[in-house]
Amino acid sequence: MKPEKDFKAYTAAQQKRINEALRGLLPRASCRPRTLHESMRYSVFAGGKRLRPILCLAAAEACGSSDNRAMPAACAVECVHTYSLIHDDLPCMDDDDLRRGKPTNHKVYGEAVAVLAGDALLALAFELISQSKPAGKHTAGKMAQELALTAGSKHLVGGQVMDMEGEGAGLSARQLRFIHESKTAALLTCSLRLGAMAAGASQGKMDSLSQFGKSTGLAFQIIDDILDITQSSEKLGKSAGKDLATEKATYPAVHGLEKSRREAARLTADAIAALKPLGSKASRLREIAGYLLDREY
Ligand code: GRG
Repeated sequence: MKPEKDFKAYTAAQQKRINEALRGLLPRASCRPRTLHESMRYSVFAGGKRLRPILCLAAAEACGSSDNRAMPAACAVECVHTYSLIHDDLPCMDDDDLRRGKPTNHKVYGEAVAVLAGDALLALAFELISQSKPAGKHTAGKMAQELALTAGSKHLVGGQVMDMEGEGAGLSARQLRFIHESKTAALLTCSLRLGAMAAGASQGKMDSLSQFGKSTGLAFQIIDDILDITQSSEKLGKSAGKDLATEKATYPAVHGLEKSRREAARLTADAIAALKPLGSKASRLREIAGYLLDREY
């Protein structure tokens, strides 16, 4: 099989595995209260790329695990991610109507249910991660701690606050990098670290994956900001052109499109270099980094 075809088949197979696991782990839509569970499932199964769980499983593979040991963690990070998207789209935050190609959660279920669906997904993430049975010296408790730190005030939520406060405020390149690290790179890095912990990885391997996550995460956000300018809402499945309209500080706004593209390519090369100690077992992670740089949505 051609490498590109093989990678597409790999991601499709991983998405299928992850979707099957999520379908079994989320409460059924018929479970009381129905509206809440329907709303949770609506956003989780709205067609996301499953990047974070794919990274989690690929990191476990890179650290020698070939079984399903990292799946609870993979599903947990997708629940945290989906919660953050539901809340980010609310009128009191980014006020968006379109996500993953569909009306946003609050457009379908109303604001109150959307807030609660996000809350319930965050809680579910911790229920799932606590079911992990990591190899080696790692524990489910430590994995839950990593996820809590990432989801909390110093990373995801803190980054969101800095982002909101930065709108129209003319942020410096340093502040912008901090927001990207907190809002985007932190959960990608956490996904990789949780996969590695599930596989019983050594500290050295965890460090390599953290470096990979930080650089890939920044590159991912820069590309996301570029796509917001260069692609249509239809292609992205979310409202394009919003960053300019809301005077959001982004890499292209601060550095221009060309310099931003070069920076994303440089960060991707750094990310791939960080995987050297993991050898050939990390080849899927290298492919994912390349795909994220060249993606069109
Ligand atoms: C805690 C409310 C709250 C927010 C935290 C993560 C976040 C901050 C906000 C979500 C919105 C956003 C623009 C995040 C930046 C990361 C990003 C580009 C997310 C989109 O990820 P994809 O492209 O989405 O992987 P899919 O839909 O494919 O899963």
